[in-house]
Amino acid sequence: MASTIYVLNGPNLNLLGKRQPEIYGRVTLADVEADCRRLGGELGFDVVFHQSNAEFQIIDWIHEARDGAAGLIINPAAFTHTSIAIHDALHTLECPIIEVHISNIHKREAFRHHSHVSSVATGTIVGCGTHGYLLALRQIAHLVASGTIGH
Ligand code: CA2
Repeated sequence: MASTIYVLNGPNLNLLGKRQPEIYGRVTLADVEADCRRLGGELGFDVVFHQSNAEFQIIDWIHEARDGAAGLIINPAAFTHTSIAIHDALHTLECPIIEVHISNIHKREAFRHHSHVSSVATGTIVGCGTHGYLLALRQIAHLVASGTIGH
């Protein structure tokens, strides 16, 4: 279990690649999952990859990751801007957390500028498209290799 990285995705990200390609691109979430599994394997990690439109489900997966995950990557989607419950769940984790946003939330509407997650994340990656997930995997591998655990 120590070599497992969780990749969690919030609401509407199941539509990735199917709507609003001008903002989110044409890569689907299935493509992102395949890329994460391939790179995770190259880096020596198993990848647990999930998406849900339900806040409680994401919280349950965060709780599951408490049981020895090496790291957690999360794109909480719109819950980024609203969910104190996800903030609180992430705060209980001891492993590195990387927050990923496909778009640059700071160039968009004002309501996207604040994240309840950033203050409990080890690092954040925004505006790098779906490549941000792969950057996050490499960063967790780097933190694990350098012995930097958690925040
Ligand atoms: O840029 C990101 O990754 C976001 O987390 C995406 C969220 C948005 O609410 C955040 O502010 C920034 C939206 C996810 C919805 O994804 C869709 C993908 C394709 C088509 C429609 C929605």
